[in-house]
Amino acid sequence: MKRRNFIKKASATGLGLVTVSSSIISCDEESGKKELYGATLKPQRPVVIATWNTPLAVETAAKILENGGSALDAVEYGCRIEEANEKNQTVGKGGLPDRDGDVTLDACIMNDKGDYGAVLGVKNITHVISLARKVMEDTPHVILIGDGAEKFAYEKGFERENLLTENSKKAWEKWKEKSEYKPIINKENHDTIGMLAIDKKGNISGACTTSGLAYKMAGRVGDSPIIGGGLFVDNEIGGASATGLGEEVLKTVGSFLIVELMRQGKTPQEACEIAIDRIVKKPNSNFNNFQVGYIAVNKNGETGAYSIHEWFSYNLFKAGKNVNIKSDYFKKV
Ligand code: SD4
Repeated sequence: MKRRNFIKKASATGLGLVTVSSSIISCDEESGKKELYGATLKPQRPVVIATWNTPLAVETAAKILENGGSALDAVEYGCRIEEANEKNQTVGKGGLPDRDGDVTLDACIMNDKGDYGAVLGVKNITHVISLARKVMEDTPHVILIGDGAEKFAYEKGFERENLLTENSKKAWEKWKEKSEYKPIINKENHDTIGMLAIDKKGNISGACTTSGLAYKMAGRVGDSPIIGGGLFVDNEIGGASATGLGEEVLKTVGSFLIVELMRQGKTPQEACEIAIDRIVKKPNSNFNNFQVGYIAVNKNGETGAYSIHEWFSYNLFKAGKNVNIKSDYFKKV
């Protein structure tokens, strides 16, 4: 006989279970089906959500999930699409370099067991998301940086590649004429991919990969590869990922904050909005000059997204459809 739990909302949050906007639910622990006064709330599965306009990456992840693959494989292979896309100048090969002309990549991945792996400031390796997964699975550590990460990549059979494409080199040379360092994310220089997925079994994983801010100081690392900053997943609750000015995301531990807000019963949308609020309401917040965007999914497959400015969008795969959606945003005037 299947086990059924009848839970009051208050205790549901305490137990770390997904809550619904009602006082009494029943939860079938095997299928994840929830009942609300007899009405069945079947969790949405599979689900993929990713930052910006990334249809191919999301489609790739969705296919893996539709074929019964794991959320972890889905986010890794989904992100690899953007890492290989030389037209995307904020991720992987073709990313814009730091001010010295070096393309340095940051990535992290988190699975449904709460394990995490990351690489920071890596040169010459395109698929840093796969390297992050190797750190998670094949080392006793969670973060490798720079030369050590690169050395580990070659040990694992990764190929050495020149990441500075002609287009990115030209853009850097043009930037050098003035060398004005404005660490902002604007309409032109975004596209870092953060991706969250729920597989058919209901397990959640996430990944985030970037070349970071264009013309950053050598050695600068943003939020994308930092646990709780650019990404956080808790398989009991949900996941969140960030894009935009990493410094601001890090100062508010944005993705962790969103997951913890969902643990307290907030919807993914409410949680994303509160996390953006934390940034814009900071004393001396300069938010007119930078963008931050969040995406989130909860265990039930409900999603949310919110940004400071208008021009953030995300791709969502749900109920067999993959669509790009404009995010709601804070700065309406
Ligand atoms: C960073 N958050 O390095 C990244 C940049 C980004 O779209 O998201 N760009 O701060």
